[in-house]
Amino acid sequence: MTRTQTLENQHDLFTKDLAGKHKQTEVIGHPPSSDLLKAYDRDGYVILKGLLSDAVRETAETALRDLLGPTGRNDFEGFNTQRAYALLAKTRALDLLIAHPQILGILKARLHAQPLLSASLAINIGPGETPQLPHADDGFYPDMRPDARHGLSVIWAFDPFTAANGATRTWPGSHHWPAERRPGPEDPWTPALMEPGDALVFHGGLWHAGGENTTNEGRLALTAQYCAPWLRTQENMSQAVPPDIIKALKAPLPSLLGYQIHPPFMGHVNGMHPNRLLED
Ligand SMILES: O=C(O)CCC(=O)C(=O)O
Repeated sequence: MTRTQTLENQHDLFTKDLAGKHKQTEVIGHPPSSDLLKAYDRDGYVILKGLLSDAVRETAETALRDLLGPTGRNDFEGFNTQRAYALLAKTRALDLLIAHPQILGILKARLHAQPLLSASLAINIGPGETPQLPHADDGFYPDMRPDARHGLSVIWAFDPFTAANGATRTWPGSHHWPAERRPGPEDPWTPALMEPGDALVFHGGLWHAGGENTTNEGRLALTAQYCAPWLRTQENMSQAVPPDIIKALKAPLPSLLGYQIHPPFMGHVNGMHPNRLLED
């Protein structure tokens, strides 16, 4: 920057100054259809069918089963439910799902910003699990209602999701509810019935819960939760996934993991774009 250059607004500060070398990474996916977006806006969720090839799904499933941890420490994690966190530090078998072009397209259309990956975890709801507490994934953030665009979550099915084995319960349209409203007995839930390879994509304000499992088999899922880049992520991704692993990831995964700048300078490291940390 020369001394004579003037910065007219905060955005200029990014485009003319801080981002000299590393421009903002565009997260681009397949643009969703207007029918899909209409359903997402109305119900707060959509189910995308059969997004994965058999090979990708099987490799992802094997990796998830290998990584599953012990059962949960509280009612929310589920005393009969196994979880595994920090997945991108542990396997490359899920990269394609976390950055799936169809999901990126919906993120772009509905978050209107370069998203961050807030959390990615395996959830295997085991036999005997009780229904999870209904919640909205944006519930951590103030001013989340109604219709704030803080987050978007995805639940990928690796077993058939049935009403008996713990299919995610959704309260359609609940992302439009006012802040004080909670699901009550008068609010029926809908189970997200899915086949392996299907994905439930939902608004961060949608009330939902893991279901009860009355069968003798587990119900395996991968969930990936995304948030706007001005929010704190649930998993502290820059600690969870070390730079040596990030260096080997394909775009847009580093950006999803926090190697991005939200203009003008949110996310900088020592005054510079975090991508500089990945340079040799
Ligand atoms: O496993 C599910 O179906 C939902 C789990 C969930 O919403 C969560 O743990 O935040």
